[in-house]
Amino acid sequence: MDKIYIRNLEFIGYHGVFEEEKKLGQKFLISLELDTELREAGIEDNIEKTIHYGYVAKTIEKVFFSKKYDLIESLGEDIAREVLKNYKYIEKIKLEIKKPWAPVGIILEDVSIVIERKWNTVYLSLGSNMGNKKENLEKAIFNISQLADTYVTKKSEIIETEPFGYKEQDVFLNACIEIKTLLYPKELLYKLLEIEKNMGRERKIKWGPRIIDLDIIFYNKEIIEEEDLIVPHPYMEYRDFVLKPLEEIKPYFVHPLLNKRISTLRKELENNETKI
Ligand code: PH2
Ligand code: MG
Ligand code: MG
Repeated sequence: MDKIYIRNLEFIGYHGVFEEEKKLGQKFLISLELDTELREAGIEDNIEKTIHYGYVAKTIEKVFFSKKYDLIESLGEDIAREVLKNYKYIEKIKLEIKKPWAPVGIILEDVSIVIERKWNTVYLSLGSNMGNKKENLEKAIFNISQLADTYVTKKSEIIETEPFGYKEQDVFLNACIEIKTLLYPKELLYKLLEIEKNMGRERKIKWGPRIIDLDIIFYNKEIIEEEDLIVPHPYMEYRDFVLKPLEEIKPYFVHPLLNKRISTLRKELENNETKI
């Protein structure tokens, strides 16, 4: 990935946990490494195809003076978010904020934080088999689109599917969507659970009837094995109700553990008699 660097933007600011820092002010130095593709802009000599670093510097200035932060961590989060949301060609930002005059009572060169933030591509499976199923799926997609720092970028058709697992229940409507988000996996998970709950989901029988079910299938190519979150979704390769809509929006995505494309996994499932 190509990079644009902005090094040691200098501001006098009033951020800090100590009263004296908020009163007297001190020097802050902000540096950025921006991941972006520069090839097309370079070939065409076209500013429209790249990031105007002057504007990025102005965005940072705006956030810097928007309030007095206690923590440079918070200032960093806000700068990273504003930059990623305002400049579509930036995929990832690495940000350093230095305080060369940090009042710790000992001479130092500087103290600093470094954070890296990026857009994440996530695939979600949606299902409903209670109430107005189509409306439930549409409402869930709308609610996801309203999440902070999250955009819905692709939607599959809604399909009707037979219940998988526990059979004594109504047919499902299922769909898959692609989102781009700044939320971390757990943060996204908790937001999805909140949407499920607000839409009236009750958890009674495992794999039983539900107003809405929102599952994280892939989070970039990450492999997550935590108590309450397993990604890629551990059963996705056995479920045509996931593979079919996913194949529609991302047929050539390669499963990071099985190392096969979605379209291949779906063909294999079709040919496999012992469907689980
Ligand atoms: N979800 C389940 C269990 N079984 N079957 C279909 N057809 N669609 C689903 O979304 C579904 C299911 C558990 O999440
Ligand atoms: Mg599920
Ligand atoms: Mg679920």
